[in-house]
Amino acid sequence: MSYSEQEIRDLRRIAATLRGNLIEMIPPGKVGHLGGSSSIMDVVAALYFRHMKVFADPKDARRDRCVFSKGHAVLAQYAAFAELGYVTREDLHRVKTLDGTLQGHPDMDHTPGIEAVTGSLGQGLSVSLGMALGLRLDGDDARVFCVIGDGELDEGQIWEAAMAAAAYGADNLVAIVDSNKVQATDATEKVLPVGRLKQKWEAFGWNAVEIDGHDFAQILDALDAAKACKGRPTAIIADTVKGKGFDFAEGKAAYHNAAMNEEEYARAVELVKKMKEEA
Ligand SMILES: Cc1ncc(C[n+]2csc(CCOP(=O)(O)OP(=O)(O)O)c2C)c(N)n1
Repeated sequence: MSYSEQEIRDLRRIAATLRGNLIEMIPPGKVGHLGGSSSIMDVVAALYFRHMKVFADPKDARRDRCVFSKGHAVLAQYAAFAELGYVTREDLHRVKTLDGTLQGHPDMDHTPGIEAVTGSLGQGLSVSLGMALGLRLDGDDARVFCVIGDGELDEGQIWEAAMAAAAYGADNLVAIVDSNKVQATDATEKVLPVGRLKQKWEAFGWNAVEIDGHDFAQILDALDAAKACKGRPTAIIADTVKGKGFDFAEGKAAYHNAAMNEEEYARAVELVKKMKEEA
């Protein structure tokens, strides 16, 4: 399917709004996962505001599911939930407080729209596979999208789930690897090189597609290709930039989970304003 300039512009505008919501949650001095939330934000915009079946009621049985296996980046989902009306702006401002609706990692009991408790890296693909197989057993055509970090691929359980998903022919499951090349403390290549990801997923029996994770046309085409692929699951390897959109943070492990200072925050606000104007 090809998408019009207008459709792409609309998504760019939504992504700018979501990045605005992201920084609104983490004002100066408040620690948050800026880097890994902004690297996946364009994919989040394409998923929730174009590709997935999403409803006003986050529990609507017809919905597609999105599981953030890289649960620390859940602020990206919260940014989308605010626009979908699942949470309020007040909720955003109270993120990561004990009595708040929005915890630092995904909590399905307290946050509408969250499908699974994650945060201990490596588990989300197994959970997503379980959901996908359950839906298939029920004859339900809903699909499951699982967002995984490239550093998270160091976890062996991911590969166990990958092997099982291919063996079960779970074509209603899509893994999206946020390949931002940086993990919590250093470059992924330095901590534990993950190798050639497309070939690796293919060797595990998956359909695999590599895209620029900040190019909406490529994101949407890959999601459509995943939907069209029958008999095996699809892995979308999204080449992204950690901290995307916030120049002082881009590509830096220091902003994996950090607090912005006043000056950085002012710059972030200015950058979001520019993104919105240019969208
Ligand atoms: C099992 C487990 N080990 C360690 C951590 C701590 N931790 C949180 S985020 C992170 C780095 C993840 O890197 P990556 O998957 O590349 O995430 P991204 O760069 O996309 O934020 C680590 C080690 C954790 N949450 N779970």
